Amino acid sequence: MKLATTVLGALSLFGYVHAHAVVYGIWVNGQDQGDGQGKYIRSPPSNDPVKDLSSPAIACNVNGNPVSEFAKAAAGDEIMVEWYHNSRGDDIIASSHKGPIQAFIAPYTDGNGASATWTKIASQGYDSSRDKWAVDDLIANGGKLPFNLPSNLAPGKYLLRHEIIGLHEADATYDVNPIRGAQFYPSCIQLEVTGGGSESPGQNFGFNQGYSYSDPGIHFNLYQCPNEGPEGGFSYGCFGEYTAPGPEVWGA
Ligand SMILES: [Cu+2]
Repeated sequence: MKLATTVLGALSLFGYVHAHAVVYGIWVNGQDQGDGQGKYIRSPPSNDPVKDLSSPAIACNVNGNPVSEFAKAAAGDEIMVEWYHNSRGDDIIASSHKGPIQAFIAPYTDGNGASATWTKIASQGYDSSRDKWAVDDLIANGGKLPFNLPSNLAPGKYLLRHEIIGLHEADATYDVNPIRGAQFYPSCIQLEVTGGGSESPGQNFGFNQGYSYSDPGIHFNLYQCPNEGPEGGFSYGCFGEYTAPGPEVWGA
């Protein structure tokens, strides 16, 4: 009995060590806004990825219900969403989970965020001049990468959706092979925006409709350059053409 318990404990520990990621909170103009989990973040119960593009969880993860608080920022402010792996300040996410990091915004809703109300405000993919994916930079920067809210964003309540996409199994697609496929880590933050902006984001993008398994930003081979032969193998420096999924970044 004792042995069985120990083995089960070891197995569940092993499972938990799987190298996913989750959001702790946000920083505004370099200021830590504190632990937002379950407060101003619609935090999922685990750091597991979402892979099913037909699930509403692709928008705000598996627990996209409203929470009671709002983080506050002004139009144009610098935002950093702080990610971690199992505990704050750890190794953030496995270095194998290379891929883009994007930010979207939508008018606040009590719903789960699955409607087509989103606008892309930031996107970082692959930088061929440095051989670095956004995830590489996220790890190097302790889980935080800066982007700015649009400077003319109208004040009001919003959902801010930050997303890591792990491409390490994206040479397969989830609809064909559900144990593999691109790994999406979406996290929705309730944000109250102040300032004198006047533009309302209007791309009306929806993830269930707009993300597809045939998108070359989602079905992507991280291990073989497009112009190399079938034996191409693992090699960086050839992903300059990578385009993250979704619309262009909105400028306001
Ligand atoms: Cu993972």
